[in-house]
Amino acid sequence: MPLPVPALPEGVDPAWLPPDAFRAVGTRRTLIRGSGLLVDSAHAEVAEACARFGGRVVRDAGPGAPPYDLVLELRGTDGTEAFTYVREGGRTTVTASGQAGLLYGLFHVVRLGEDAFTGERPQEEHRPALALRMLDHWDNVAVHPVMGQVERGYAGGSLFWQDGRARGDLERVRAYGRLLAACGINAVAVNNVNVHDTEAHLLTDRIGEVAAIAGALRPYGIRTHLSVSFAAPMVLGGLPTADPLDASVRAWWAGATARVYEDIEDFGGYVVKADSEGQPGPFAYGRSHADGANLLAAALEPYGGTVHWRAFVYDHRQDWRDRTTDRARAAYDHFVPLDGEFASNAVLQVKHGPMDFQVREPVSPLIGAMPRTRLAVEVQASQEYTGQQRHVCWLGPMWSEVLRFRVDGETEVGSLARGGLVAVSNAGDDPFWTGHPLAQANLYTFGRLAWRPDADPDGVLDEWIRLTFGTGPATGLRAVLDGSWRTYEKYTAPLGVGFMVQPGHHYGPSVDGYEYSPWGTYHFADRDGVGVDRSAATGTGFAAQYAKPWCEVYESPDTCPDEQLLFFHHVSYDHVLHSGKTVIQHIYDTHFEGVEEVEEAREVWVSLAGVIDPARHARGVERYEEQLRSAREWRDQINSYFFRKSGVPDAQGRRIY
Ligand code: GCW
Repeated sequence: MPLPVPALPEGVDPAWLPPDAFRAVGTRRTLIRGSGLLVDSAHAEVAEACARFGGRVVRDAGPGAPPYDLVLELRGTDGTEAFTYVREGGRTTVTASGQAGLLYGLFHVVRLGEDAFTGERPQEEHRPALALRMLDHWDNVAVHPVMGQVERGYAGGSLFWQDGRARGDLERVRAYGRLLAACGINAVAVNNVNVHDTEAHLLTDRIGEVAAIAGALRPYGIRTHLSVSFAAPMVLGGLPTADPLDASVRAWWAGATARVYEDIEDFGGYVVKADSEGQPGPFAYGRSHADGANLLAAALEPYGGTVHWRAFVYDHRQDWRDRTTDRARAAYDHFVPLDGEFASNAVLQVKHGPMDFQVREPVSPLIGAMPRTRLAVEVQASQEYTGQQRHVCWLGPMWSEVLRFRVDGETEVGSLARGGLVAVSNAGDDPFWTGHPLAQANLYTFGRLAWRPDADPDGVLDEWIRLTFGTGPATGLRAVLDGSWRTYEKYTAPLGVGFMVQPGHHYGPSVDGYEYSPWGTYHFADRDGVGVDRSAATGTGFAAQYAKPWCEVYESPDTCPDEQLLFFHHVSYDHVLHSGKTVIQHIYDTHFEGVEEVEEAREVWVSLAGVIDPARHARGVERYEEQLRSAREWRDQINSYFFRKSGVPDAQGRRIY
């Protein structure tokens, strides 16, 4: 008997899989052919839907069976994720040659709803563009004194860890896996990339806890990955060194990895943050990051595992007086010389921008610059710098812009992410999974864009709204979500400048919060102007890291797109943008507009009372209060700061403090 569909604990939001989403399937007659764990999951889904809505499901019926509306048929065991979908002669048929494909095919039918059972439709092939669609959880096992249970987590505690160990009841983890499968995600790293003392042990004596989590995620086609410490041979193995070229170190990793696979046969591999923000790494031994990554790749290779090696390597102890060091350059400078040196099962995981998940950054120039290296692109669903799930900020358009960016004028980022697309997860044990109920849209959109990086994000948004809320409130929800990223950009840091946040927790404005810090995140505002000169001619040379046409486009303020201007150039306040406005007037205008847009969105949300679930609505109301308060604070601090620096009054004479 297949395991039943995981039951949600009392009060937990069903997200994009409410019972109603299964109505069309649940009222039909379905035949399922094939066997295996994931086919069982598909069967359980259909069986539950039928029990609720009166349909029927039969498994493996022979010839002469009664007619079916839906046939889900597994025709092989090759482990692939593709499926075909066809609607002919009044019957909908999904076929797959791998179990995961069958499950994805079922969720495709669920997404289509009644449309899956009307009309005719020629055969379609569906296959994920990216083989790896992964969430990194920055979850700590032990509550960290500064970062708490989940680093940069804004959705309560961890789904996996509680009271210093893996949760005993993993029903909610199963439910999480189910949600992830329904939007196409197939891999999860279960612990923070900053690996602290307790968490280091997950690799060895505590691997059983990871195995339990892996067991809960497996029925939905999700492989488990683990963040490990590069110093593990010393910290856990008692060796005097972690030098990647040392034979005893290599043997230690080989042995530890063999034991991991004894417990977790389908283990995905390791995630490593090395020589970054205090984490140990190969630099201590005078070795390169390729040496470091290849050490772990070699240990994983016999089992088909992968190491995800993060490219987030920069000097976080720089002197703000030093104008020659530019943090934006760091990933490219460190890694491009190593192109071709990484093992084939080593993936270099690159943040989508050169800095750190700001509301606006150019695409990292590293993407496209390492043709002989498998790259994964990392985005951040958790919204560390984009409102921390208190503000509505749907990131679909931003991610889509990144994925469709043509690095050399032709090749899209989405096609270069051969190692996959990764998001820092925004989910936790919050009843709504994501703090703000509308932040679920980010998680869902991420999964769908990882499946198809060139998908239209608005279409994905509509899909999410329809599944989650039905059709009733669709117009209002689209209105509040659609432009929310640009709205957030308007009332926060302008024109690509970034980091005007409160130090430490990164919520709310502090224009000079990072200006004299060691983190390499400056805006250089003075009485005449603002921005960072990253041109090759007079600045840090960062612009020259891009291929043509971008190195030329970004090099000059005349051609640099307005929204990136202050990322690439230091300009005077009266510099005229392509929009025709001066920089200072743009700052004032966007900050007033941004707050007005939040006020409008809040009105729309409030008006949806009675149309959407009361608990969701109430949480949203509470969050909108805070978003509005915070947006006003941003507006007033930013406008006042630049008015005081520049002395230029607002052309419209609005109130600036
Ligand atoms: O954005 C920064 C965060 C850190 C995080 C780091 C990283 C996990 O402020 O909290 O550490 O990025 O990506 O490694």
